[in-house]
Formats: sequence, structure tokens, C-alpha cells
Amino acid sequence: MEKSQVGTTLTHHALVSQRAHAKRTGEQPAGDFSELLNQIAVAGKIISAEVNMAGLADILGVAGRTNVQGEEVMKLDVFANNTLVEVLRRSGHVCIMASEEVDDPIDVPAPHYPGKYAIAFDPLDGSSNIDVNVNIGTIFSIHRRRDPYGTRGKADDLLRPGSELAAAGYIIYGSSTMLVYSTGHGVHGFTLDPSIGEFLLSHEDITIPEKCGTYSVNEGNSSKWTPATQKFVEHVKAPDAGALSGMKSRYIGSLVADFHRNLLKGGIFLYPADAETGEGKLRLLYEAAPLAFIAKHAGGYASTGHDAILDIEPDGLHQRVPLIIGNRDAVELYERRVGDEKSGS
Ligand code: AHM
Ligand code: MG
Repeated sequence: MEKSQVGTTLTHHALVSQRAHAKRTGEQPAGDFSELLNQIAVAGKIISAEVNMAGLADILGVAGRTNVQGEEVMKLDVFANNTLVEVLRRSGHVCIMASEEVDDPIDVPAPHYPGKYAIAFDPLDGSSNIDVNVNIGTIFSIHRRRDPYGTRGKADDLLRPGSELAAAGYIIYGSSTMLVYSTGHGVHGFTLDPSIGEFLLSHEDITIPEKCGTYSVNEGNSSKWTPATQKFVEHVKAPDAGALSGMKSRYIGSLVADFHRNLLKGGIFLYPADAETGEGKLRLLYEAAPLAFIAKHAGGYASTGHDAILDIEPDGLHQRVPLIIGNRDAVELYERRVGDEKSGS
């Protein structure tokens, strides 16, 4: 994209991409997706402002506390959820939503126009880090509704494999606020310029670096790992065990932050299956699938160890999966370790 002195705003970038999509598919460019992304960015700016105020406003993740004006204040993850629901409901571009914070699908009742997209989000990922001023983020995934002329969306519009996603992304609230998204044509990052309140293109066409130099896993859980995970981690941290060894360890405990670092620097993140239950911790629709979509379009890969994350047919909105994500060669090595374990070699 052409560079200009004022920078490329997210809105402009999305409009240009949508026109390119329309040209490829022969559809009329309606601008709906750009407007939807713009509304996600608006919600992100509101959440970002609240996150930055958290320490001052004394709302550090504790529900039911009162602020200095004596008003009851909302827990930050509840605030983020309510902001997204309200902004997206009014956007006119969403027919149904699902949130990690809410048990059931979130309807878009009249008078709001039921738009053509279904959206799932983790409003504030890494919430255990809220109280300690560590990066947290919002993750979102977007499907085109199945029935373009239906009146209301259905949960089925969301219960689909990640390979069918129209777009996905995340907003990270860190030393600066960044929005990263993909519609399947590159992964692009925008940094919020607080002085003008705009997300400006800062990372065009992100590709994960070839060298996978970092592994990110909660090693405190190692006693609950399968032998395949244990072998894999032993290998990557061994100083000189050949390819994909000698990695350094970095674990923040905020998926969005761990993923973002590995995306920019090269690395593999693991939240593997618990050996006893076979289950992972992270949610397919709100965390694994959107980040798997981003990883794929940046040249990386995501797997449970058995299956590609993007191929999984969800069996429920809140389904959990093991998540191994990052550089393709490293994730494939993990899959081979799981395969060896299965075959007894
Ligand atoms: P959350 O959605 O409740 O914040 O939980 C998900 C978080 C991820 O951000 C992070 O990768 C993981 O949980 C960390 O879990 P653990 O503390 O078990 O290592
Ligand atoms: Mg989360």
C-alpha cells in the first residue's frame, strides 16, 4: 500500500482490501466488512481507554467495588464484553454473536438490522493479568452468515470450522494498543495513535520469521503433560539437539501477548492436552481458531497435536482444545512426537 505522510488508517486499509476482494470475486463492494471492522476498532478504543484508566479508577478486576465518585464500577472483562456487545449490536452488520463471557449465543434483536456477519470474541483475554498491569487483549473471529437473507442469525452461523472464517484478529492492550487482522490476504497490524484516535498501519504483511527461537508454555503444568509434550519441550530447550533446539523460554500467561510476540519474533506457543483428561484449556471459537487463522496467513500453523485447528468442526460454543501454534516446522515436529507416542515408537 502506498505510503503517505499521514499514514494509512485502518478504515482506509479495510476499504481498499474490500474493493480488491470485490474485484476478485466479481461482487459489488458494499463496504459492510470495512464498517464492521471499524466498529470493532471503536470498541477496542473504548476498552483500551478503560484498560489504561484501570489503575486510576480503582477497578482492578474486582467486581462490585466503588470508584471515587461512589459509583459501582464494572469488572474490566465485564466492561469489555458489554462494550463489544453494545457496539456490535448497533453496527447493523452482525446477526449473532458469541462471547467467552456469556453462556448462550447473543442475539441481535429488533430494531437493529440483522447484518451479514456472525462474530465470536474473547472480550479480554489474559484476565488473570489485569491486576498486575501485564498485556491483555481482545480476540475476534468473523463468519459470513450462512443464509444471506435470513432475519436472525443462528448458533450454526458460528459453529463452523476456522477454515471457513471470513476474517479474524485481535487487539492487544500493551505499551501501545495494536489491532492485527486478516481476511485471508495477508496479516496486517495497526498501532493506535492516541493523539488522533486512529489505528495507523504499522506492520504491513506480517510473516512469522523463519527461525523459531522461542517456546512458550506453562512449565508449572509439566507433571500433567503427556510424554509427547515432555519430549518435545525437552528437545526445544536442549542447548544443542539439532534443528529446533536451543530455544529460549518466554511465557506471559496472556495468550494474545504470547502469540503476538511469537508472530513478530518467531516462536511456538503450547497449551497442550492434560494427560489425564485429554483436554486443553483454551477455547476453540474465541481463542484457538482466530489465532490459527492469523498464524496460517502469516505462514505459520496451529494444531491440537492430532488435528489442524482450522479443520475442527466445533461441537459447542465453549469447546476447549489443546493449542500448539506458531512456526510451522516446530508445530509439525510436535505433531510427529504425538504420532510417535500413538504408534509406540
Ligand atoms: P482467560 O480467557 O480466562 O484469560 O484464560 C485464557 C488464558 C490465556 O490468555 C493464557 O494463554 C492462559 O489462559 C494461561 O493459562 P495458565 O495460567 O494456566 O498458564
Ligand atoms: Mg481468553
